Amino acid sequence: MDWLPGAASSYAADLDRIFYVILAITGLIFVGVQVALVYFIIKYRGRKGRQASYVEGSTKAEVIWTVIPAVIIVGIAVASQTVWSEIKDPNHFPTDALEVNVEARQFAWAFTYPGADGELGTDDDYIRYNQMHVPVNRPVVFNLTSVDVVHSFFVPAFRIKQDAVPGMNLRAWFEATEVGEYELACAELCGVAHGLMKGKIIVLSEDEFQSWAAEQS
Ligand SMILES: [Cu+2]
Repeated sequence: MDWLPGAASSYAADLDRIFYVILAITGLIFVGVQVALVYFIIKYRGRKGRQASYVEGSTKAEVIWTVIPAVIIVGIAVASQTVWSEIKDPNHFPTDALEVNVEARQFAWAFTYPGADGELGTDDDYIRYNQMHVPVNRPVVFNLTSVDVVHSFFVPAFRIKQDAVPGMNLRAWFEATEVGEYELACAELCGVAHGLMKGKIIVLSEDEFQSWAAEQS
């Protein structure tokens, strides 16, 4: 059973595993609650001659239903900490990455590449719109910003979603593991053409990427 879009990044499998574990825990609790609800509805239904009783509360029950969820939530947080910091903590970003600037605006994506010298902010940088070419099996770190409103960089196949906020430079990364074309969608309602704010991530083999990059410069 696979409900999620095909995974194509280095950390996708770890994230999916966490997703399914959380789904199993919350799913079991959901089913248990519904079964109990139906049971009590039937057991304590109104019947002739039965008196209602007044319940003031139970400290014991309140402690139990507070402590158990708290323990579960803390457990989930601890168990997912390693994956979280691998993906979100800038101190853990890969160092040998291709670095690209990503600028979101109503309603397009602009990708600035470092050019032949491998450094951003120099004369040979070049910009491409709505199509982001990246090499396979190489980490890509991107510096994300927005020129107008809040947008969100979302590539379902890579399991990456990062808000783009005007005035802020938010960094994120991914490593594509399969050659192909993947949908990039804006995941933050950003105006009338939000639904059209789509891009493509084109993952090329290292050789293809090198020759693509050479053509752009
Ligand atoms: Cu947008």
